Amino acid sequence: MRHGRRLIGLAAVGLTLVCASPAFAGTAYVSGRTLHYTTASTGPDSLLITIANGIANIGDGTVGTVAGTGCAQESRYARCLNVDDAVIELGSEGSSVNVQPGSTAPIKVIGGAGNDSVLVGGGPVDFEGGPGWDMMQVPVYADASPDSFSGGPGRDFVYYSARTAPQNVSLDDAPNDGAPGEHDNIHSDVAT
Ligand SMILES: [Ca+2]
Ligand SMILES: [Ca+2]
Repeated sequence: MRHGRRLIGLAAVGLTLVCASPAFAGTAYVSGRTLHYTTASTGPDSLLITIANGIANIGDGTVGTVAGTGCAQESRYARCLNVDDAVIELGSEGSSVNVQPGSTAPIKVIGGAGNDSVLVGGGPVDFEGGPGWDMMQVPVYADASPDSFSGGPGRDFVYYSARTAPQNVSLDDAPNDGAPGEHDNIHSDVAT
């Protein structure tokens, strides 16, 4: 009888640990001088990213982010050092990426099956939307770096509507979009 009670007690402890484990959005780590972000298997990600002067701050401020190799945990974000560029993989859920205005490093965003969106704030962003209805939105100002957007399958959209000055948006796979001299490249599989 005593043996049976002990087994029940251990089972209860195990259940508590499973329920308490936090559901992080994904993991950030540095390999070489490239920051990588890989999503967890479930749930959307809502990422803020800044990379400047070799230092990256990345994370989901709601769900939290795991700081992997080369990164340190700062609240719900990861702070990563010796970073020249980044590859962000969003996984199957529709996610959003907000590249902050102070960011300067090249960032490649690989959208998954969901409806993904990227707000371009600074630095050259290369967004591959993949399946789903994906969206890239540019800031009200013309950032000094060329951005690229290919939508992949699904209806995909780019928004320059925040700007009041005339913009060139031609779906000709050439880096001639955005403000004069901005050199964005909105690919032919995107609507405007
Ligand atoms: Ca997508
Ligand atoms: Ca798409």
